[in-house]
Amino acid sequence: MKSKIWTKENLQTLIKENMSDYEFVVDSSRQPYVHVFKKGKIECQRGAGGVVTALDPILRACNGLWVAYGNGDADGKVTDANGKIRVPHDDPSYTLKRVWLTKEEEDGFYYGYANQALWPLCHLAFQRPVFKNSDWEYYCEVNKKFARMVLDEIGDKKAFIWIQDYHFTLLPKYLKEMAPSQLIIAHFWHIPWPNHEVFRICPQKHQILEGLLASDLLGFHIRYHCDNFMDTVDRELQCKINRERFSVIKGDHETLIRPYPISVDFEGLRDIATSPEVRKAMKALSQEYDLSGKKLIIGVDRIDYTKGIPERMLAIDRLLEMHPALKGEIVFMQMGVISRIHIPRYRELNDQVNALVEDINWKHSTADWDPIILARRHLSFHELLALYRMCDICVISSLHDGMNLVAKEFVSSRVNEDAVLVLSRFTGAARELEDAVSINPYNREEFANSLYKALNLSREERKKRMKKMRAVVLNNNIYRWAGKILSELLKFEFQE
Ligand code: GDG
Repeated sequence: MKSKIWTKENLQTLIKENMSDYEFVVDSSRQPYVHVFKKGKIECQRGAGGVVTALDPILRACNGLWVAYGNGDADGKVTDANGKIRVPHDDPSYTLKRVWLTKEEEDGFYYGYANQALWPLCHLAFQRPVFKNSDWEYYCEVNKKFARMVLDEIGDKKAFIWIQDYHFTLLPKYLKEMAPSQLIIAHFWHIPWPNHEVFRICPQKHQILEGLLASDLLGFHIRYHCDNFMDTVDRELQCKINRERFSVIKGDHETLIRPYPISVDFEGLRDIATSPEVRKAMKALSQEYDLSGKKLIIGVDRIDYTKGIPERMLAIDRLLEMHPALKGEIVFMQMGVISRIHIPRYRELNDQVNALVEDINWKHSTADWDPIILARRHLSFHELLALYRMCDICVISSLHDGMNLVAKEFVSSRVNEDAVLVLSRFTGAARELEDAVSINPYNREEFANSLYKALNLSREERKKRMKKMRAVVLNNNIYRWAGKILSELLKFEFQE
């Protein structure tokens, strides 16, 4: 039987019918709206990605509260004395509360413990995590600060709290300690959960597990990560694992563990992909980068060592070694947003990527053709969809990835169905998008052969595969992700 397609509207109805008596709060490190200075004026930018797409309409429907850290250079100029601003500015419907971090807090909490300890710990990319006591202390402090900010806002009202990601493992515990009976808490973990063998090296492992287990509901993208989490808890803590209910009971508190694969707004992306703005951007990009007449292969990522960007370039190099006739026929375009540049490993990666582009282009280029174009800039949303629509192949070669939304955005944008997704087996998305051409990014030979296969699939085969993947994303869209989590959350009852 076909399940119902979740929409923004039925998600909003669910909220209005069930949550009007309660506060609804989202906590995340990234903000839904960022204020920045552009040419001397303040501009408001909407955050990209699935989380903002799904949660913004929910908060609008229930006049909720979003707590995040203010990282835009003009953020402080537009908020009140408590760091608050009503958003979005053209239709103020909910409150964004910005938490201000000192430079030391940002360094220790965000660049330190979150991104140099937990991020490499949870991604199997063979990057050694760095555990510094001082980073951990800032991490605890900032989690506490967020807890205080949330409670200051909600006072003694009952509230549903939805926490996002690895930046806030301790927040559920601090919140429950400060206000035990008035909160129901969900935590969604956006990155992989490693197996116990890996997780056990973490010096703060018990505090992290106990922090998370103060949530009532803990979500991961896929079942495999849920299993890893349950196994880790089983081996590390004194608690009861209930396999039947798929929950962990610690003391007298139960946490449900559930898989919820995040997604994108399929119908929204599909419609915008055919808009005049995107058609205009397609023309402009084709001219700017001289793409006409060539088979276009694209990569779109934050520049991060988990995304397998050097591996992708080396596969292009190998493809051209094996099939020199492709010279002048194909072009690989890597769009890369600079990310976490204050961390040395990210600076190294940037240098490595630059050097690879130089070397591979030097090796294979002809008088009027280079195989790789590296565009280190942030694409506008319309440009992003234009690239998705223009390319013949989109390559995702993550060494490890919780989900990977680029894969789903690409599939949603391909209204003509005539393109191929080459997708790493080590992404969450690979579990759903079985009609992609599957690769192991560590296997250069196989990767190059798969690119060749993708370039040579018949039109009929390309369309058949894309059609199936589009049906999957249409059904498992972002509103379903949020709807399922909220429906589960609503089954909990507040303690009297
Ligand atoms: C984490 C997990 C999980 C990228 N460049 C531009 C741009 N982007 C947008 C993409 C996409 C988003 O950034 C990246 O999302 P991913 O899912 O691929 O990756 P992470 O940032 O690592 O996210 C991941 C996700 O959380 C959600 O749970 O899927 O596994 O690691 O939306 O489109 N957007 C624009 N210009 C760019 O140049 N406009």
